[in-house]
Amino acid sequence: MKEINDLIQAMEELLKQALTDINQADSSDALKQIRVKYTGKKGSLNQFTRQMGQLSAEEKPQLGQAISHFQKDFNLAFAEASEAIQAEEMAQALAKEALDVTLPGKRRKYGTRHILTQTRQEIEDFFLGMGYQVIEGPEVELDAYNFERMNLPKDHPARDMQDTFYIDEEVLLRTHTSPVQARTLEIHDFSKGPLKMISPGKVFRRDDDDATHSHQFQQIEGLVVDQGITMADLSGTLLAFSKQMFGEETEIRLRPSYFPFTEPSVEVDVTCFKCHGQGCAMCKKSGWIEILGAGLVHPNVLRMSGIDPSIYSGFAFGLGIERVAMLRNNIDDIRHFYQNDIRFLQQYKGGAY
Ligand code: FA5
Repeated sequence: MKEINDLIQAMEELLKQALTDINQADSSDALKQIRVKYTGKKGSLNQFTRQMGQLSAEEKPQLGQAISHFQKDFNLAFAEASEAIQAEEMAQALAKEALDVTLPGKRRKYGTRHILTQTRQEIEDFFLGMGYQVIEGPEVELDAYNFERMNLPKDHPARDMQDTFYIDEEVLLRTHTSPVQARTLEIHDFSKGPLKMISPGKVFRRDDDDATHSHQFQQIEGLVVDQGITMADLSGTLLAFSKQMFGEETEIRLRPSYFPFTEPSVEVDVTCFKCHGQGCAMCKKSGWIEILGAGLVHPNVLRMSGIDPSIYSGFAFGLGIERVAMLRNNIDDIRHFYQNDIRFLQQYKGGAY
């Protein structure tokens, strides 16, 4: 009889210990481990159950009762603790995920369009508004279009002014956007109306890089061909363009110049928008700033594209986008455009996406 009493005594001790452990558990995981420790297959309770076979017929029910008493108290305490711990864990998780709407939001960093892109798009917008098409041409170009069809046959001395990077004898990186003139002229159907186009894009020259020159830069070509186009059309167009880009009070002046693909040819100056023509450091005291080259399309250029110069005439112009962007934004070195220094680029936020 002593043995069964000892067993029951030991079980009571075990229950006390189990209830203490349950009360001290601080997480669902800890509780799970307690259940394994006491009621699992290899748990403490099983050590008692296994002794059942060795007990007498009177002793067996006594141990059975003690075991079910243990299980009842254990399960009750376990369920209570489990509920409390789960509630606590849920509260903690919710607190962690809670959204504090009074906190300041995280600022998103937005990029901006590059200042050259902004400038190009502004120029495009102006000409689109005047009914021009925007047409792009290839950067890797044939010598035939870049030079010959622009009235610069092989060995023409003016080719020296635009030396470039050659892929082979006949293929090169274009030195200007002018070859798009020839490419467009040869496919335009004049029975459907005049040709009015601009062509923006990258061009390449074997120039040494300095504050105002780069071996790669961007131009915009302009070309209008119809019957009866004159210098007056060119002049009026460029005046409207200059007022748009540099201010309503801007005037322009045409100076005689030379390009093989235009005749007559001119350099176009605008009144200095800093001193309004008075003379300052920006315009080197002249009151004028050169912005582009232009002229009436040379009859040879029209002829080589299959257009009769006795019926059609046109004007063309070409400007450097970097130059316009530098003038308008007071940028003193062309190399700033290409160095991707965020401190420089962020000063021109006008073009946020
Ligand atoms: C031309 O390229 C002619 N195709 C322009 C033209 C078109 C004239 C149609 C008449 C009719 P020019 O070599 O001057 O011309 O270049 C035009 C502009 O490109 C210059 O005014 C300048 O702003 C820019 N430019 C020329 N070389 C460089 C360079 N190395 N770096 C940056 N910009 C340049």
